[in-house]
Amino acid sequence: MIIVYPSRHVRHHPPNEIFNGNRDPHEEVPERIERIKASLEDLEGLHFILPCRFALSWIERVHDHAYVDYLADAGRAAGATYVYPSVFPYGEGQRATHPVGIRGQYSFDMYTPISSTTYEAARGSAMTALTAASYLRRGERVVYALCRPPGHHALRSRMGGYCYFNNAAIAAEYLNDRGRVAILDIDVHHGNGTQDIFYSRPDVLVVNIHADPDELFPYFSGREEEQGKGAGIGYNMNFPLPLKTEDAVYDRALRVACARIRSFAPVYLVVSVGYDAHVDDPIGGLHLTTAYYYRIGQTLAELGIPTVLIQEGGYNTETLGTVAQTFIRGWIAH
Ligand code: Q9C
Ligand code: ZN
Repeated sequence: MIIVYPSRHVRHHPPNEIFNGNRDPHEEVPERIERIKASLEDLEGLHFILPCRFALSWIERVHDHAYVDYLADAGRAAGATYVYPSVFPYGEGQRATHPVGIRGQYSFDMYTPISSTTYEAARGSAMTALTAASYLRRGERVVYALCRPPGHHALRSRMGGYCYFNNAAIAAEYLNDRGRVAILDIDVHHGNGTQDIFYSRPDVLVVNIHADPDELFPYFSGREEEQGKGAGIGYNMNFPLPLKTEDAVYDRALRVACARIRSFAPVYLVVSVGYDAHVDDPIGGLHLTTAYYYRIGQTLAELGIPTVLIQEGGYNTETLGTVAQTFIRGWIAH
């Protein structure tokens, strides 16, 4: 198995997130990826490579050019200090001219600040996903992209939920040139960005298993009734689960999700892998055990579809390494 590791992610380290009026320590820390990488280095047969450079146009297949520019420009203007949005003009077609208004226009929450290192890290994360996807196109069966910052909450032109560029969507667009792609998202939070980007499309199936958005971020999407729009109806599937859901109940959802993916018969599979559904995650809410991540790895590998694994969330730095290693051992052993 090839593991793509973006060395420059470490320069992006937001100090705080503003949650419900409080300034909390930021959960999305560089140590996350360092722990996962260190733990995977103990396994035999894995090859670690650095991301290659791809044209910006691959990112702009998913994100508006103006949004990509904004992330670079706003970071330059911010310098070393992280800036946060403070207003949210949500209306369709509304445009701000004041920098504070513009900052709000391109964000949907206050968890996702920008400094001068953010753009480069976000681009590096997208390049990590593209590099992994390119190995798939050359015949690899499974490649793991250790993306950081994560991506699945990012919309076409809005950052949020610690995400700037939607790495899974960018990989899926790249792979879609060769045929139908399915995306399975097992992060504990609903992948609202990925859902939104492909909502009207029948050629990219999006399946999400997550904690009930009535209880957990992103709050505004991830319900069962959200099944796609226009030609995309029937190609979006959500499995919201009650807080504290354990392995057995989760596994029933996973099996239905896999059956749908099989019937879609994709050429490639993209998995948004979050370890924040683990019982010990500090911000999750589901109760999956470490041992069950072995089963998830096995179950997904059994689909037999060439797969790119895209790192999303997972915030307990003490347990992340073990959980990731267990998941990959399950994958290899299937
Ligand atoms: N202080 C991903 O897992 N809410 N994003 C945090 C806790 C934001 C999670 C509130 C959660 C975003 C990629
Ligand atoms: Zn998450």
